[in-house]
Amino acid sequence: MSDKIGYDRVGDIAVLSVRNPPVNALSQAVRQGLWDRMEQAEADDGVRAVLIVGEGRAFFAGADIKEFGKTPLEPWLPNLINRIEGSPLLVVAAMHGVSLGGGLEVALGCHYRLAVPSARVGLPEVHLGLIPGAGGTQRLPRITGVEPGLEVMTTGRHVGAAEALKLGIIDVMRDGDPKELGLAYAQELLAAGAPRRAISEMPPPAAIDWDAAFEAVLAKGRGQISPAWCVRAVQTSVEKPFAEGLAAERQIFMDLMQTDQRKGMIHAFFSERAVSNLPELKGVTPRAVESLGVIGGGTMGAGIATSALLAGLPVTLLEMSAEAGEAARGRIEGNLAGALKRGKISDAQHATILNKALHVVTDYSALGQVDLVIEAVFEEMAVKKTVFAELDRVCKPGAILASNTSYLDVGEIAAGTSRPADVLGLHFFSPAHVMKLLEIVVPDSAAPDVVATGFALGKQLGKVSVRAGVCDGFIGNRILAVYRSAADQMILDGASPFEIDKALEAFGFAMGPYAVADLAGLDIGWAVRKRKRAEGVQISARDAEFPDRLCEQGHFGQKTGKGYYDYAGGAKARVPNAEVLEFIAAERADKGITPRDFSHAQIVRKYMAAMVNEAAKVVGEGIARRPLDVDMTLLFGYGFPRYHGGPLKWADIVGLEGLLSDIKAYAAEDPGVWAPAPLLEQLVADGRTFDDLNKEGAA
Ligand code: T1G
Repeated sequence: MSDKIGYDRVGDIAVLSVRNPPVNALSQAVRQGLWDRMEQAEADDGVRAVLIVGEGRAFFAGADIKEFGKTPLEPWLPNLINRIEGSPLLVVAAMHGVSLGGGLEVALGCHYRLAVPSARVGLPEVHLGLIPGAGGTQRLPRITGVEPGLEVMTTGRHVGAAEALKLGIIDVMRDGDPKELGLAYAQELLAAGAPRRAISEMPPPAAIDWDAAFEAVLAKGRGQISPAWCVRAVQTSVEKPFAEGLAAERQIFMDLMQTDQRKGMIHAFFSERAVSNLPELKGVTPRAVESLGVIGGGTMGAGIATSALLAGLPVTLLEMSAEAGEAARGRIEGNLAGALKRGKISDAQHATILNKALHVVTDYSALGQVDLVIEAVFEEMAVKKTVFAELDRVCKPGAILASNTSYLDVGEIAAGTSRPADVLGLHFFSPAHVMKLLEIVVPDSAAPDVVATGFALGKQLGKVSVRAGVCDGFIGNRILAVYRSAADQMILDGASPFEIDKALEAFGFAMGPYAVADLAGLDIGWAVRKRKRAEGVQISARDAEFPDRLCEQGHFGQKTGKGYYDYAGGAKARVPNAEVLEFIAAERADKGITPRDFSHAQIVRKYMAAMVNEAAKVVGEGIARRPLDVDMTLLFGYGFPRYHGGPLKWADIVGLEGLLSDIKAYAAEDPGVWAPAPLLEQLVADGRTFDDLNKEGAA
């Protein structure tokens, strides 16, 4: 008998307690335990009802994701749930924490459901590239109706207990200990002679226009398919008898289990959790951070301050003058107003933050007692060094000094202080209170507990923190520069920026690279190119000049109304800016280039090959510790489509050998930028994958 499910007899109720920490995943042992305990209860004289309750922090977090991709072991979850529902005993679920995926499906197999007010329920399988596969698409719509049920499934969102009560997903919401509440509720039902209520025996819900719904959900998925297949599965719950609908759901589920999207999304699920767990930080205690300083109240500084304030940290923000200080406070107030509007904070929290937690100062000495300071001033080494010299003078011993630089040498900044071990790079992405990515840039001089503190702060701010070594552009911007340059070269060779955007949007990006450049501001890239040229750095022998022509016209993108696109009709009604094509044609003529056609597949292949090749160099050089670090950087900082898992997971799925031979072919045209990454050549030679490195990196 599995020890995953406890069995207590309380009067005429058998209590089945689930014990599979940390989140009561429905592993094979848990499923077998439930099956056996149901048998035990049915054979236990005098038992009239069964209460299923979770121990620890959840009811069930769903199927055990670690079992995916392996041969499914009996008892299969759909059969177990049918067995629970078919029991002659009254079965009650008492839910607390989360009841997700198979966890909610177990509850829907019970005859009655109670939840505590803080409980959350959901069917988030679409976030794993799947659909509910244990009756969720058949039972949920029978109680909620088709549209509310589909909304829960296709968004995969967590539904609060109060809303779940309204939707009919739970029957009662009561506050207290779930086991005690469950027992009282089951006794109430027995006393009232409540009937066993099998959802599968309820009439199917009303139909909708299935094709329209399927197309609408598919379009919204930008290439991700699982949400749309929820529609087809729910359609069977209306058009077929329950058992046939259940079988149809299972078939769709098993088909999706074989897809690359499922592999990509499960890789993303576990990598998102692994990326901040660095073996070298095991057992290293972070320093306490109860107060934060921010230098510079521009867009980035104000965003960083907002992120900290929203996480409950008091912030002292330093600006050079009272006027600049007021402007910074204004930016932060704007950010907070947005958070208030989105319901992220309450009115009370909003008032406390503005009246108590935020201090805007113009004197460095006000930073004397903060635990950690983040500098977000102008991107110039001399300016950074001046600021760090001041911080070195005023900050208390043990305070951590961090820079938000997006490419400068953090080691050089550290060396300019008397406490290089306390200096770190904390590279936020704009808008810093929204973007989840945080690159933690670690110079050789940084002390392990300083690095550990960076990761602890990242967790406190709700960020996905990635360790990056020091090089120009760290992980993300370094790789960005190369795949953007590859895109520019495709344009010189004949593609158009607008076709490239279409191709990458069809690949799953929310916006193509040229639309993104217009959003971020073309002047930023221009400044980087000018700086690199001044430093003699050349990305490629065939660096394009048309981007400079555009900037010389004062076209910086959305902020000037024109860039690669013309925004006269607004951001959503952007149209190609014809001037761009003139600059491109002129440059091709200058360089004697005869343009050729590029299919969308060729565009995506070359763009991705550039990304993968540079990413392999970044991992090979140890700038990124593991390939999954690169994948999470691109997912959370550069809009890479989650269902591909990240560029290196995508590379493993499409095949490294083919990619390497393409890269070698491209290198014939441009040996500089396309020199194959030694790590990629090694992996192909050894018949290994980036995932093999992830597994080794986890050790
Ligand atoms: N299976 C296996 N491990 C899981 C797991 C799961 N379902 N959920 C979490 N973990 C691990 C996680 O990897 C981490 O491990 C630890 O638990 C804590 O998680 C048939 C097929 C529950 C809201 O999609 O959303 O049911 O890193 O760090 O922030 O229809 O985890 O410590 O080694 O995330 O408090 C559907 C997935 C499955 C829910 C908790 N269920 N999990 O968040 O902690 S598909 C899900 C979550 C399904 C059926 C189908 C979150 C959480 P480690 P954590 P957290």
